[in-house]
Amino acid sequence: MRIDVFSIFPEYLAALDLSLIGKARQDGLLALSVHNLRDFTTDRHRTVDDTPYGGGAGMVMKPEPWAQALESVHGGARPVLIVPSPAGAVFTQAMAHDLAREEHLVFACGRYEGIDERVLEWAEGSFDVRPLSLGDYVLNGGEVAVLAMVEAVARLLPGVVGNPESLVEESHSDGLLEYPVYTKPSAWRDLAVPEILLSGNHARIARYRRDEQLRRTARRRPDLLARLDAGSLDAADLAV
Ligand code: 6GU
Repeated sequence: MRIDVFSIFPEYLAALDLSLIGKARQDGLLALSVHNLRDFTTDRHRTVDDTPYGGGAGMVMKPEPWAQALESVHGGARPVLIVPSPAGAVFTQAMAHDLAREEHLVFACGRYEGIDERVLEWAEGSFDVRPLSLGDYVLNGGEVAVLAMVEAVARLLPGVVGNPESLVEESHSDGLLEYPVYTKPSAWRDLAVPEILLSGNHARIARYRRDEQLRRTARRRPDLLARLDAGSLDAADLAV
């Protein structure tokens, strides 16, 4: 997979050199480039913003540098252009799976009050444009969202996570939150590991974990339970 990120703070994306994502890049599983949007300006001051038409607080990102920037990475096919924004659709694990199947992702990090809307309109001509949000709160710019989205997508690429089994039993893989986990020692500060996990009875352990997923999801994220399709619950689930 190829990923291009545009930002006026490319240093913000330095964390993508580390850990699993850094390793995936070294191993050639991911070709990731971070570009400075100011390199696509033509004036002496490398201006990327201006005052908003119609008035109001803050500044808006100018269209010309964005067009130069996006044209510089456009290859033959129709890349996905992700525009992080609190005004986007909420990014989900299902979207991460869909994006992991793409050939080329481009991320356009806005700052200030956002990017001139015409950039998105113009980009529709040659990109599959997706304004995406991390959730219902406001960040100062798209960079932190790109760190989150790139990590969520890249870890799903074949070979990035050593044991692919670990991608199956995690939160959101089946629409539920993950079950609680424990390790040694079995007794710690008067707190014991649930007896059943020491039993060696794999069928009962699987049932216990499924019940814990359902209980935890009902308590912490009732919205997820409500969205679960009826066919994904068995008779034992309905008894929890
Ligand atoms: Cl993607 N961008 C900004 N600026 N704020 C956010 C966000 C994105 N997601 C949640 N808040």
